[in-house]
Amino acid sequence: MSRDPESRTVLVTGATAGIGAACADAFLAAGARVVATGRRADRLAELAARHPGRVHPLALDVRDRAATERSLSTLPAGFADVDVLVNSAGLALGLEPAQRASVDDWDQMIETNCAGLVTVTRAILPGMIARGRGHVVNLGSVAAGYPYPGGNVYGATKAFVRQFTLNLRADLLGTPVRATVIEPGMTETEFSLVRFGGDAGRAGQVYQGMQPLTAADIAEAIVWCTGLPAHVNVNVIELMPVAQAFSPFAVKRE
Ligand code: NDP
Ligand code: 8X3
Repeated sequence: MSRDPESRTVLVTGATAGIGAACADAFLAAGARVVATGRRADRLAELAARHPGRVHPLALDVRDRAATERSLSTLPAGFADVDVLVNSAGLALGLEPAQRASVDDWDQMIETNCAGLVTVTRAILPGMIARGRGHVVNLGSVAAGYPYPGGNVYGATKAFVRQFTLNLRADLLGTPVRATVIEPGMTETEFSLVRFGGDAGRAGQVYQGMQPLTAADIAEAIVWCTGLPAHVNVNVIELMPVAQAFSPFAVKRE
């Protein structure tokens, strides 16, 4: 059965910025305890200082499988029984066409968005099943289903996240553990700053003259779907700002 929000333990990857940070804030506001992870330990420490006793800061790089598994298998009492896992750690790097894109960037996206996400999920799932409760929420993207120029490997990693989440549902049938993929469109976070290698001007242009989603909008949807009655599984949530929609097919004419 669904637990009261105030008695839940929530593990958030990518809690140092953007959607993950907003999820940590939203679950803390609802009274939950939070295991907050990310590479930037200073930001995790600041979050923990703002919520004494209710945040376990855990600096980790999800690409380091051995260290991640070790950290997640030694969570302290009060934080070890994870009820909700939010896999938000992820990134896009570059917007070059496939024939010019950096293979190192591709590797980093695959290692973070795909391999890191499955490492964390695999580490947390057995405990959820043993305790008879749990919800895995994965951050996909509209890029999973709608191709765009330069989206190449980023979009492919998000298609992986979508299919992995749906396949989790297949494996989890017969258990009370739930799985949801959240697929946002344009959301103003550090995402574009990271994508463009720290170029704030270029990142700012992405959201110029339109109202993007906020990280808090996404966190609200995540808190909502994890708070539904225990027999309800939201499979997929796709969200876009009203100011974003679809293009027609591109046609190259002679
Ligand atoms: P941000 O850049 O604001 O946050 C990304 C988070 O991921 C940071 O906390 C970062 O922490 C963490 N992270 C990145 N690499 C690693 C790593 N190797 N190990 C651990 N943590 C890592 O971006 P968003 O909040 O926007 O993105 C969150 C998720 O949402 C991503 O999966 C993204 O693909 C997805 N998404 C974002 C959209 C958007 O428009 N913003 C739209 C659709 C989906 P640190 O650097 O401290 O490690
Ligand atoms: C992030 C949204 O459209 O930049 O996943 O790919 S988009």
